[in-house]
Amino acid sequence: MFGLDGILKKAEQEIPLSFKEILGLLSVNSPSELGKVALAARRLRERYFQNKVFLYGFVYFSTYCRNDCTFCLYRKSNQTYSRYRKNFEEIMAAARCLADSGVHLLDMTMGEDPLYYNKKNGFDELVQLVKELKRETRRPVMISPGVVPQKILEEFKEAGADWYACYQETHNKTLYQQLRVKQSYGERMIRKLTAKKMGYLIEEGLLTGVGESKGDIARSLLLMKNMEADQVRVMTFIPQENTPFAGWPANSQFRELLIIAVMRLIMPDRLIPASLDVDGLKGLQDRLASGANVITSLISPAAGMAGVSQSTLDIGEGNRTVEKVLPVLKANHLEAATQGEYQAWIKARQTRSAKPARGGLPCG
Ligand code: SAM
Ligand code: MD0
Ligand code: SF4
Repeated sequence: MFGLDGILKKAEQEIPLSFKEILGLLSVNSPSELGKVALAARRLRERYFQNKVFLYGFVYFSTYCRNDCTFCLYRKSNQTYSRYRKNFEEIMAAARCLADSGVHLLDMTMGEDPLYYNKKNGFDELVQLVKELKRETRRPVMISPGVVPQKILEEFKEAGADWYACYQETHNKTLYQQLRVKQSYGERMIRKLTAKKMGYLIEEGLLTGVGESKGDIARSLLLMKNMEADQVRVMTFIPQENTPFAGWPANSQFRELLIIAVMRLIMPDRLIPASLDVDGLKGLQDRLASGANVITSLISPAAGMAGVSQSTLDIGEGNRTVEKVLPVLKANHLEAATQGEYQAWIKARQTRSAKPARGGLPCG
């Protein structure tokens, strides 16, 4: 095949790969070739992160949303889904529980809840929440609130938020409009890049299995690299009931595993999640074997909170907990990093990000 070994050798020497070479890697379609790509990815992960893995607690505190993304269970038009909005105490209790269980970071996520978006000073309570979370749990905080106004992004930053997660899903603008209907492609990209300039670490993310081409993925990976996204993820699309994509054929995890490995090859120093929100605990081993180094979507079974693409999978059973993922790490000769190691990585990355970004702003 097109010199797979040659390209993998080049990647391991950290020589930048061309668009054509990345496209070639994304054309791998056999388990044995995927195995080769994943082995090279593990070697590069080892070079930058040794056997350390970071653990992210997930707090999905409101499932109300003003948007109508066609792929999402929580889209506003889905009237059949009973939603919730947790109050301050409930959110703090869930976060405390996750911090006590050993997570390194708290990912505070919500739909674009009209209560916060449409009300004057609607975000004040959430800004206060971030301050309280930082003070009490001493954990870095990621916010995933959607495309908040720039002024609110500044307030969250001042309150101590470290990360801003806002996934484009695709950088193919036509496909984007089919997924994130009536949402501006440019505004979403600009908010992310502005957050980076404000000193946030940013997470960019892709959906796979929504009709994107290999070329779309290759372009996205190069864009993620050049925008200096600090964490880069891919999630397999999970069709949701009562949504336009409900009848969409289920996707295998092969492409997600391949994309995770190729991400590691071209961005060896970044954080790459293995989300428990796609195939649950049973999907973790393969994602780690592909070069992921963060386990996300750890959810306290008692908090009464949901996942996103898998709203209930493995939550009640307590399978999305630190206790259940540690043995999987051990079985893969990996271990959870210390809080100090995670804080040190964040600090080094923030210092690096303070230097002027390379290359133009890809938000046209
Ligand atoms: N509401 C905020 C937003 O959209 O930015 C934050 C949270 S959002 C629910 C988190 C992400 O979950 C989406 O950006 C998308 O990548 C992923 N997601 C949502 N529905 C999904 C599905 N059915 N399958 C796979 N991933 C999904
Ligand atoms: C995850 N379920 O990490 C979460 C969610 C949003 N910032 C993260 C998609 O998979
Ligand atoms: Fe709302 Fe986010 Fe779901 Fe889109 S992906 S419908 S913005 S919760």
